[in-house]
Amino acid sequence: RKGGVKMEKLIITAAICGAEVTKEDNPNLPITAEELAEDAVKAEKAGASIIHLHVRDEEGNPTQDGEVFKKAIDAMKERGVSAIIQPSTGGAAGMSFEERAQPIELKPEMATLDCGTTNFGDAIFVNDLPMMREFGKEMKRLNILPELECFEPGHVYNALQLDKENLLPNHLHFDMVLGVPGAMKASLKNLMFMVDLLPEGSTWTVAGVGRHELPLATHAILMGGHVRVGFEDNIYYKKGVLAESNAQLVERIARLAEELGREVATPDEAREILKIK
Ligand code: KMH
Ligand code: ZN
Repeated sequence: RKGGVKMEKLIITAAICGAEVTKEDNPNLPITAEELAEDAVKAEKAGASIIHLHVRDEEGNPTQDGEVFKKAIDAMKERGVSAIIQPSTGGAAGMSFEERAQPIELKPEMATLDCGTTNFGDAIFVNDLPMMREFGKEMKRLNILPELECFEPGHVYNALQLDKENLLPNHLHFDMVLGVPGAMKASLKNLMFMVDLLPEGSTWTVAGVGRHELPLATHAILMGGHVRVGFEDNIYYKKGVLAESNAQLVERIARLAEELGREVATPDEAREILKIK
């Protein structure tokens, strides 16, 4: 319970692939359309109601090619995935707006909208306000719910600026991505600080990077937030032990939620919470 109000069910997002992780890092990383679809099926079965999706080309490099996204999404649908499929419009650092915007044209129910420029390891991930406005406009036109990706507190203010300009839908859903090298550190204090900036009625999830994934997810379950796990953010099950699958990481969150008295949302319940029509 939060402030005496029953907490809504927990939305678990599986970020199954990402743009930066390689099979050398974890051989269980899904890359091809078939692998991505199989992982999505298993992650949904384990409790995921959103699949955050990046895709790769034949060499395994990140791509934002609409056709490659379509192939992966079709493969997921063919296998009966009913989770919300949320393509990335962030892609990889260094990609242009045009490159990154391609999956929007597939009219997914959701897509990410990155809310500010940030250091991203040794690279710079560029998201200036004009670019954010373009993403916001396009997503609004196509009735796509943006997940507002915030890597530091200034990004929340950028999202609120877009909202002020009427470029976002009525429901605001944020993802606090904490622990990216060069951006906001992953800590409970930082998460609470960022969540405190959110307007009444918005929903949020947390993606803690690396070893911070599990503790921040646990805090989010207790705080009434939602949780993102998966190979994009973390390849380990525990210190020194690689995760066997994305589903294994999702399964642990579902188990924890159960123990902590928070029910896990089905895909349709997630749609309801996020006001996806
Ligand atoms: N790969 C990162 C540079 C998103 O999906 O929108 C950006 C990213 C965010 O992963
Ligand atoms: Zn991503």
